[in-house]
Amino acid sequence: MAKEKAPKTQVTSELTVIPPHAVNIPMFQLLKDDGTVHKGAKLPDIDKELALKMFSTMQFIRLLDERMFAAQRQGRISFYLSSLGEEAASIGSAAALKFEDMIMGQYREQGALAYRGFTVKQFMNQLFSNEQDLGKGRQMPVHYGCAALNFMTISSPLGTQIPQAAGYAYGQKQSGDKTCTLVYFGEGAASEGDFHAGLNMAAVFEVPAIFFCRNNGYAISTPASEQFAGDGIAPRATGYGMRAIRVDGNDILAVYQATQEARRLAVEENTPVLIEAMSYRMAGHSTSDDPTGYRTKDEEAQWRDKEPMVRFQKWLVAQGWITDEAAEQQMASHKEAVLAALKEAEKVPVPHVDEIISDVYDTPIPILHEQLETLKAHIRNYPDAYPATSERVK
Ligand SMILES: Cc1ncc(C[n+]2csc(CCOP(=O)(O)OP(=O)(O)O)c2C)c(N)n1
Ligand SMILES: [Mg+2]
Repeated sequence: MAKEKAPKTQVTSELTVIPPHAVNIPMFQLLKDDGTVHKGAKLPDIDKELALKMFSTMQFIRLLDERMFAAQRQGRISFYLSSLGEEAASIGSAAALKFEDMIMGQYREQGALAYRGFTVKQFMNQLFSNEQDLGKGRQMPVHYGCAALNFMTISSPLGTQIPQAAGYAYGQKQSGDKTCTLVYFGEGAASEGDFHAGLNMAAVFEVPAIFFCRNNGYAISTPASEQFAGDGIAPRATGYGMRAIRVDGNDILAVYQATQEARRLAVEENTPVLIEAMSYRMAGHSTSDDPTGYRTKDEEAQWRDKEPMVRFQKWLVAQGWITDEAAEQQMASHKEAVLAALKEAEKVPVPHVDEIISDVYDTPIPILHEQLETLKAHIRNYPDAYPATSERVK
């Protein structure tokens, strides 16, 4: 397909004011809320093995989120972010990629990382910041990263990853290796300047990037209705000269198909695509948040009926690919694995304090050495306050 150039400006003597909602994008959905398929809908080519892998990953993430939220409440980890209700968005999209494609996350896409093969042990090591954590305990819990799985380390400042993805995808285009970058962000992060810079650059340089917006209705306590006046995020693509898809983020089959098509466009035609996945953050923003202060139980209940995992399970059962009993048993075995890994990771020592400056620079600069010595002297002075580290800084 030839590249679509921006149309030439037409001249008119008639004053035209474009209405604010000139672009109104429908939401692509295959599975209805009750798990049945829309009449005449063409389903993606998903075999039993792939479907069950997607479902098992959803179950695993649901359990991981539930247990680790509880572990934070018990004081065992310092912080956690749940993706409850949004599992289909991250897992369905990750499943549509090739392993060589780069994923850049915001922080609520543990499903994509698990789908890529991040083990329960690796999740736990990061969450407990122990010495086996790939990031050596330097990041807050949930800020995962894994070079071996092509999953870029997560940054807390919102929007950071969006221009990075445009740049990374430009590199992929230059290398000619037929891979793409998929970058996740929330609808709240789409209010950052980095969103504009990243999407504009990607459109101008025609890079193989998929901008995957999880519109889950909230940025902490701010509802989407108070974040922007337009029809969500997808129509913004038009302003950049970029393709857009709006998809039901709670329908894993639709997310899979939408991302597959976006990937095809990105890689075969070097054209970025913006996907807006409509969903709902069923949990609080993080363990530091209490949503009862800003939304009603009624609102939450309405979304429970649109829940992605039960919907997918109904479809799988109708296909004859799983039974409700087998699904329950699988959930129980995920629970066992999560609890065992949690207990194990908790016992692993924290990284040695020297690791705080190792491999930050190739050769640590003098001021870092000085600061490390000051820190060690402080720990030696107050060993009781640092029981996990003091033994090893004698
Ligand atoms: C630059 C910046 N500003 C503010 C914050 C604080 N903050 C963390 S998460 C968040 C809300 C983000 O909402 P959204 O992008 O919709 O993602 P969601 O949490 O809904 O998945 C805010 C304001 C931050 N991390 N970085
Ligand atoms: Mg949000």
